Amino acid sequence: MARLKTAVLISGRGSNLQALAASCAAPGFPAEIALVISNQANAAGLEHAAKAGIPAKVVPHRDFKTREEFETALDKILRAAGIELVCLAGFMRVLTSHFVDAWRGKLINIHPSLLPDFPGLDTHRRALEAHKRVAGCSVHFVIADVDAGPLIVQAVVPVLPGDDEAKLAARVLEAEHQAYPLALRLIAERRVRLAGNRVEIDGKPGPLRLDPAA
Ligand code: DQB
Ligand code: GRF
Repeated sequence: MARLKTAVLISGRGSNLQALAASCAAPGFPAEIALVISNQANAAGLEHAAKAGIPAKVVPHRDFKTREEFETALDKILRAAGIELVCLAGFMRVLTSHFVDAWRGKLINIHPSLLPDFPGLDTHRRALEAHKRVAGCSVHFVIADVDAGPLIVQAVVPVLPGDDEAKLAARVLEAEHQAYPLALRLIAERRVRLAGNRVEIDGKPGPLRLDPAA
């Protein structure tokens, strides 16, 4: 079977890009990273792309008068490259419904909380303040409502005594690097179906939950 042609959109560090690229490099993995796009010229993730030999483009949002023009440029590049799935990985621009609807079911994101808990920013600080005993990450289809799309995979980690934001963030980030490649694999293997605002995996209600305690 042909591998799913995947693009990864980044704005910064790119550790999730690295995890996705490492999985895709394994023999038999059903997806390939065909393209990386960054809206930031200085994103560290661009260096990973270069080292891994993945084609990368910088599309600075500031070069465009409107969000729509920026997104039209992204859309053109993605379609010209024959991209079938777009993975947001630390991509920090909110996308309009125009782009999101055009890529419906083909656009996913990873968020560092167990959604619907803690959409938005400062997820780890808020999880600590709420005295949560578990934290984690969520891979979801992107809809216009930010961080509200149908959930595909969630990975759970414990919140441990003595955790601060940095310690919890590092534990969640490790879980992200498991969850995102798993979600990519499931989609590439055509095992994920969007049924309205829910996801089915192998015909069963999602999300798939990676929970070491379960
Ligand atoms: C993000 C979600 C939100 C932000 C960044 C990344 C954010 O609020 N940034 C500050 C405002 C920047 C700006 O002016 O654009 N996570 N688009 C839609 N839905 C989503 C998720 C992400 C990025 C774009 C979504 C998204 O769920 N419509 C990734
Ligand atoms: C991750 O925590 C991801 O969940 C969030 O942004 C961060 C990106 O990190 N959306 P990286 O650039 O993949 O290292």
